[in-house]
Amino acid sequence: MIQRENISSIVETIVNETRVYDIHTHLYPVEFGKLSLWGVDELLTYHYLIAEAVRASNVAYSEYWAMSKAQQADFIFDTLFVNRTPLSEATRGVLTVFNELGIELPAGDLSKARKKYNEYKQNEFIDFVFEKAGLRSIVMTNDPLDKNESSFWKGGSNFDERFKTSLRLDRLLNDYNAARYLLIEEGYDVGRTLNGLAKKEIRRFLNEKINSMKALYLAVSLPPTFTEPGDDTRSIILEDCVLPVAFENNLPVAMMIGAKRRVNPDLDLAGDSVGKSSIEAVEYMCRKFYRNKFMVTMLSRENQHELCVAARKFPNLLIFGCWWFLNTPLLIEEMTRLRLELLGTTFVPQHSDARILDQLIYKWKHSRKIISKVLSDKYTDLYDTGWYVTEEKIKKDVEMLFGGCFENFLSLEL
Ligand code: HDL
Ligand code: ZN
Repeated sequence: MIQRENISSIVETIVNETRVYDIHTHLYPVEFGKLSLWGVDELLTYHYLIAEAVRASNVAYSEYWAMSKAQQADFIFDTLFVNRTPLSEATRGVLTVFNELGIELPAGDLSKARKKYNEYKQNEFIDFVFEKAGLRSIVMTNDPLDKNESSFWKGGSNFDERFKTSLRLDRLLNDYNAARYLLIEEGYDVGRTLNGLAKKEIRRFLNEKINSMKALYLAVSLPPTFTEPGDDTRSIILEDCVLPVAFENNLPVAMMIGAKRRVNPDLDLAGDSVGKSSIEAVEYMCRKFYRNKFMVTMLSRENQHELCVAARKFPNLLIFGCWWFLNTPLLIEEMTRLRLELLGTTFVPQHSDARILDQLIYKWKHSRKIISKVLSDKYTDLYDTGWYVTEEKIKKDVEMLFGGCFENFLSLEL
């Protein structure tokens, strides 16, 4: 039995030692060529930092976008790390990565960092990051209709088995008119009207991509305006094509709800924002399609409590991660407490959403610290009821939170 005063140190050790299954990233292995991003310039020009640097410097958009990648990285470093204190979560993340790489801080410029990175080949760096971040596997975001990526899939699909696949459907569901032409190019007979033949061909596309890419789940990001039931193109494709195919393949559908795209188009990827979404749409989908499995994350803080309550109502709903603008210490702690107190260990507390391989180091180091703090508090509360926690039980709980729950959900048959 663990003494009360030893709970937090034991929990911290177990959380730090348990390897995690990172279920949503934008990362790629070396075999995907230029899509696989790593290194100082990519790390410093992460779109979170672009938004912060443009705000802090008031640089003209055209001036920033005219810079080379290295000039952009130097500009962001000067703006956010030299001229100001790197207090934001995204800037602190860069420092955590540099620190774990043994780069001397505080640095007046990026020369030391660039020198350190030159010591690594990309594959070695991936191994280093997987060890430092304590990762088991990560799931990519794969869009077979993206020209940059589809060429790889045509060449066969042998790559680093630590990288798993998800089938991202934003184009199909959010921009069908454009996606239709891409489907036609791929040989799918999708005519102007979304009739029986077009739906059959869309289901064929989904089945063929699921099988060729070995997708673990289907995913789509949805705007705050997403409502169900609906008779719009997205609802029709979702209900008549995506959900039946997902059920036939026993795959979850991940709905990532609340992303308001390009509220400032001048910032490109950095120009997306957040909006409060309809929990009724989630409840409707889980109730009507009770044999489908839904993974849901919502982008607005205001949706978190009702999403937790919805998860209590629907065993076919798995909620996950502190997504994007929620990935800050304040909100990770608030959401993890809320979820543990309402759902026990039946949820996925975090995903990294990393776009650059280096980020895995900070996104998981920062989250582990908070998850371990919250878990320690909850085990201490438990201790005070006379229910004595053991290391074995803590290990089992953390393994559940760090991938077990997700894997159980993948194999769940409804
Ligand atoms: O749609 C998504 O998957 C989001 O995560 C976006 O990619 C977003 O730009 C992002 O990288 N958030 O962290
Ligand atoms: Zn993402």
